[in-house]
Amino acid sequence: MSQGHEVFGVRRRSSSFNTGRIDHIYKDSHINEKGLRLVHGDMSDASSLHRVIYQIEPDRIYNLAAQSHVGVSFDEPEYTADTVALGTLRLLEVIRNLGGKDAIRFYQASTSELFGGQAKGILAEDSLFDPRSPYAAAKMYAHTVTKNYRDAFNIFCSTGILFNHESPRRGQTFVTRKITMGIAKILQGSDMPIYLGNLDAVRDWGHAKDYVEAMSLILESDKPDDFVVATGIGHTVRDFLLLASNIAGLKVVSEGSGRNEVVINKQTNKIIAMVDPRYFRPLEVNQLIGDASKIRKTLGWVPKISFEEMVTEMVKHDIELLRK
Ligand code: G4F
Repeated sequence: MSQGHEVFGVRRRSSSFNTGRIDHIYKDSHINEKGLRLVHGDMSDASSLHRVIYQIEPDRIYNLAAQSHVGVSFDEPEYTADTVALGTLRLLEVIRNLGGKDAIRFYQASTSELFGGQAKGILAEDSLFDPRSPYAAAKMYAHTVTKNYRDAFNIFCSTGILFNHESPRRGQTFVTRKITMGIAKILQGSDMPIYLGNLDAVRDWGHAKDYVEAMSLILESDKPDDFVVATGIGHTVRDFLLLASNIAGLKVVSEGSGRNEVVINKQTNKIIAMVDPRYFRPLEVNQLIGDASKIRKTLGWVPKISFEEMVTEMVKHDIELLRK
């Protein structure tokens, strides 16, 4: 929108309001201004996708839709496959049926989860894929079929293999926001520890703002291609937790190990975080760190916001949110 585009978002029917994270940019269709508009559609309903695309006639489609929680995908594998894998195919079929290779440019949100279990060292576009969850397996299908449609039907389809990207708008069931909200609640007087799963998991966390810029560069590039988007720096979940606690002014130490590890606030001697095996995944991806050399060299993308700046923004945002 800041680039002058008219933006439409597709939303699922829900009996309760669920647009809290975009309300500040949402424009009611009665208001005749450029801004975000929302239309009803569903990745599991091809007819709705067909109707939306025929009515709007977009130049660009960013497919960010998904059941995107890796842990939940073990509990809802069929729904995950339907929305993530078949949903992508449904969108590509509409574009194919519209014909014309330049008609619509399509961006597919691929993921570092594709690298999965074999992930060793720093991962680039040609590293081995080894998906380790129903979510990652569905994303693998979506990634592959996007490339198929590019090659078979000459459609401008690109993928961004994005490593974890966070911001204050992150959903609260993902580990970063769960931690920053948990700390904000403790500062408000809550005695409830933050229950977490694998504290040793390493992720390459970047800021969502930087990654959205990468997505736009990928789609405006001269030719369709696949790009890893990452910072190249890994941190454990424990690192995130300890840094966020320090930023919030808590003096914390980690004690114990494995399932018995706890993080204690030395000022109050209370446990602020502990391991709950319920949050362990049936299969874990221990480490994901990306090599973004290709997008840096080809499209000039570099992340501008550091890990520390991102964690600070998230912590301050959630403290302020609860203070209000
Ligand atoms: O925050 P997470 O749930 O993100 P995850 O699984 O890496 O997936 C996110 O990033 C992917 C790559 O961009 C996306 F494709 C995907 O859609 C999603 O946005 O978990 C991060 C790590 C995992 O290793 C997890 O096991 O944190 C570990 N973890 C430890 N305790 C936890 C918890 N994760 C969650 N959600 N909740 C916990 O209590």
